[in-house]
Amino acid sequence: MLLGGTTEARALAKRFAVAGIEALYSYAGRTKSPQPVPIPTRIGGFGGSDGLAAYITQTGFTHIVDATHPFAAKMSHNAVAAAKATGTPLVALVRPAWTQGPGDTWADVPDIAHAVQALDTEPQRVFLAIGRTEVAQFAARPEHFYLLRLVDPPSAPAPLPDCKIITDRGPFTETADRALLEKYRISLVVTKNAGGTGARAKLDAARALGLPVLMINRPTVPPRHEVASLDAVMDWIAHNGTRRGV
Ligand code: 3Y8
Ligand code: NAP
Repeated sequence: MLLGGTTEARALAKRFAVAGIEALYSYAGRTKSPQPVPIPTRIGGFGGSDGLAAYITQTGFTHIVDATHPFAAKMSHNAVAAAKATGTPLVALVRPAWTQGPGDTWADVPDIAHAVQALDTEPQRVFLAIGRTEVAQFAARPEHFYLLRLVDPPSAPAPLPDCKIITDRGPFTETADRALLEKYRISLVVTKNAGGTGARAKLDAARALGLPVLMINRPTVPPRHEVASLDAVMDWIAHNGTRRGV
């Protein structure tokens, strides 16, 4: 069972297909048309950790690979609980957090609420590149202009009086993100510390333009076996025996 939704999960699906490992790719169903992957796919929640445990038992999957986004903390909590309840080996593929480099001007905050508090400043032009779910919390700071980037067109008016919404799905490029920051005269980039390559273009663009970044740190997830590479996942599966697959 591959809990997906990230660039690395997609790459892992390709590795499973090439290796002939029987695996099922799981999407939550958060977007209207999730991109296909080269292995069988399911879409939708399981019904909490009990639902996932029942699903694993019914399907007989022998391994759980959690390759979800670091901010998908609830899914990761549920995966650890379901793995424990069913005695199923679990590994998490975790992308190292981004770290500040030369030329970066980052301010770290622990969570979204602190990011909202940190915007208690003179009106700015903010690239709020955190998707859709948490945007409403920034209605507490209506004085800023916000550029929002969503995967799907919004189904309701944005809760921010002064904002521009663009729809696009990553992975993104530095050139395109730099043009975006310049076009909208952005003065601050707000982002989650997703790690990986698919979302970091805006950081490289911000660095090139000398723009500050408000970096939201990751939520906590329970202790579990974690690896940082596709090879390490493949090795883990090989050394944890497999009856039917992932
Ligand atoms: C549904 C699957 C792949 C995976 C690609 C990665 C890269 C491109 C960059 C910005 C930041 C953001 C957001 C982002 C990126 C990858 C990866 C990644 C950030 C898709 C996808 C699903 C989702 C869910 C979506 C969230 C949203 C977050 C947009 C598909 C495209 C902001 C995270 O409208 C919504 O409800 C969107 C929800 C969770 C965060 C949020 O709270 O709004 N991802 N993103 C997955 C599912 O249903 O299980 O539609 O094809 C996947 C990807 N998005 O297959 O190549 O690996 O991280 N995703 C963030 O990092 O802050 C965009 O704009 O700069
Ligand atoms: P979340 O808040 O941790 O999970 C909420 C609920 O969504 C889970 O309890 C589960 O429902 C369901 N769910 C989450 N991921 C799932 C998956 N891969 N397959 C089946 N059900 C899933 O998760 P999220 O932050 O909304 O993320 C949803 C998806 O988007 C994940 O695939 C994640 O990798 C991807 N994603 C998220 C972000 C982000 O910023 N959060 C960024 C990029 C990609 P039940 O309790 O009913 O089982």
